[in-house]
Amino acid sequence: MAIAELPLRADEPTIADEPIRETTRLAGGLTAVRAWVDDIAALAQPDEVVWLDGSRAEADRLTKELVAEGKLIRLNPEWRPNSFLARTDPGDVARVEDRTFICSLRESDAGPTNNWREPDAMRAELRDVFRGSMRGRTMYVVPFSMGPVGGPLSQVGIQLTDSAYVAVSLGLMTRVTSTVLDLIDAGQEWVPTVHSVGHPLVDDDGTRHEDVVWPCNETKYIVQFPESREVWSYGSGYGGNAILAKKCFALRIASVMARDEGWLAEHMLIVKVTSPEGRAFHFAAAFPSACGKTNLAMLRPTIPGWTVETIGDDIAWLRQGPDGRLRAINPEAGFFGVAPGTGASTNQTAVDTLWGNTIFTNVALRDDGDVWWEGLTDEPPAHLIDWEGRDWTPDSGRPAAHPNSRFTVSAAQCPAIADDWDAFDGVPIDAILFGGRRATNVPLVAQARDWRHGVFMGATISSEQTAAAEGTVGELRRDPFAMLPFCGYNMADYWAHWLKVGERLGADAPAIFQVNWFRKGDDGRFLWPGFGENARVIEWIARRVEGSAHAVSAPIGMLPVVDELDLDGLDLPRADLDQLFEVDTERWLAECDLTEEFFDRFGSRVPPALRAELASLRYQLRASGSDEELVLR
Ligand code: GTP
Ligand code: SPV
Ligand code: MN
Repeated sequence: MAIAELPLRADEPTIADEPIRETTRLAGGLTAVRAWVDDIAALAQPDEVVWLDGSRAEADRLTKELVAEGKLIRLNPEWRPNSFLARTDPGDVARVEDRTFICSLRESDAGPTNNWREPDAMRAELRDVFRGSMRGRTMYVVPFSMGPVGGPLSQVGIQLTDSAYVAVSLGLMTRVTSTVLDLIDAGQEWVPTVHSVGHPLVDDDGTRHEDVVWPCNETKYIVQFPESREVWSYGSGYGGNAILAKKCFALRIASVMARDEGWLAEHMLIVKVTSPEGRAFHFAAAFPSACGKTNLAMLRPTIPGWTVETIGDDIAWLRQGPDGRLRAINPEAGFFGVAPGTGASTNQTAVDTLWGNTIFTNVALRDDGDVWWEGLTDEPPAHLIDWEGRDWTPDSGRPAAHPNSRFTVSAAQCPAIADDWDAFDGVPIDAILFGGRRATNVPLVAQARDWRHGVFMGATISSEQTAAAEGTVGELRRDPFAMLPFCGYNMADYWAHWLKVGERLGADAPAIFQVNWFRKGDDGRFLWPGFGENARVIEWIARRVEGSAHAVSAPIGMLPVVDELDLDGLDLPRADLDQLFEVDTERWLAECDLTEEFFDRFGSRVPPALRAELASLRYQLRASGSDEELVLR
């Protein structure tokens, strides 16, 4: 094992009760796998059980079946070879946070930001809804690896699903291979995940029904059992609700594994940045859903000499390596990216990635059999079939693609993929970025004074809600570490865990920054051009890591010496630049009051270090109001 196991030190003070650790995480080789598959098959009663091996021939067979059933539309192969369009039920277009449950043994271990249910009661409820739920369908058994197969930071799991669309998507998003079964047979622990769309084709009395294009159920359950490391999902075929390797396993379950084993499972992109002098840096960045991770992961710098290469666009697993540094892998093998807003001027690399072998979900269909979405081109086509299958013209007064429409494509197809994207031991992380969608307050970029301050920045991220989950788009909400919907345990314990990891990393800890591409002027327009121009901020961050750029100490963190930011060739009025970095004392003090209210929801579990950071921020804001002290560092 190349990467050290890092048990927490016994003498470290714990804020929470000691975590409960069950020993039910499955071992027992293929015998245990078969027993589990038989148990679920007996419960859900599919017509047949099919084991998948992730081969291309198998994906080809499944997509052909889906096309024959009308569940996928094959796109014109001249424009988009081996690519497909899926249209979901209009009620199944995003993650369902109010139906997502963390069933820890103790309610306090789920914390105030998760929906908790008592595990035995939830198990009984799930067995009721799963009884007969796959009747008339095929149940696929899909063994997958998160991270390189057999890698020291990797984990394996198996998903059972009655949706071929989900099985094929899993094949693009993870490494599906029967080698995983060999690893399990050799004793590797694995995570069992069970999924049903909840739409049986045969009634209790034996009556058989025609299938529908997008089977799902109005009642949905997305359920994690953190101690036994299990996932059960019912009623949805969509993205993070149904591809259980992704949010359910790689974030909610993995965050609990990470807590217990001393590593981090995060909602972060990973990029490799190379300077004009040829020095390579690796950055990981946490932004909430639909806030620009894919864009930053595939950034095309507008400034000369810099390159950015992609390693991951959504999830990072990070662990201290034998050299003491924090190393990261992208546990996924594909991108499930937001389509709208992806175009030549915003993300040409993504557009190039999608040339073929892609499943599109809820985008619009062109008359020539290709796809379109808002932002792909400046001019919309004169006629389209919209995501709901209706005729659409530019005068229709509604978007042609759903705002949360997505593409599913394998990462290896990305022209900007880094050589080391699937490195066994991961890549060393030089900097961690936190961001969100903030029209006000948060500056374009600020550096944390140290790890503890960085954890405070992460813990206090707020962001305007996007279409990635059901809810009110635009509403400002707390999304600490961009993990609000994805942390499998008490968020305050998670903050304490981050502090512990930082202590262990010591001087080797990556630098931490906060960024905000979304600040708006009083007239409502974005102040910062964003996208490729974000390279100017990335450059400053790299120069800080390298020690060659300066910063000015402000109450909220270290701000760039504005004259050192490379703004060459950018048409940015000085007033906009000033506003991008403006720290309004009154507004920040008001924000501190909201942070205190937020912390109070977690009571005594909030690490004292974060309370101290809040107190220090307030002190510095009040002091800065009177006589300003600028310190160059
Ligand atoms: P998930 O896959 O949901 O976790 O999201 P993500 O963070 O990967 O989101 P993505 O990169 O796909 O961003 C989605 C939206 O953010 C799109 O509408 C983009 O156009 C917009 N966006 C990304 N970068 C920028 C930027 O620099 N400026 C502005 N104004 N918008 C941006
Ligand atoms: C997100 O919502 O953060 C996503 C999309 O990455 S989904 O997989 O649907 O959760
Ligand atoms: Mn995401």
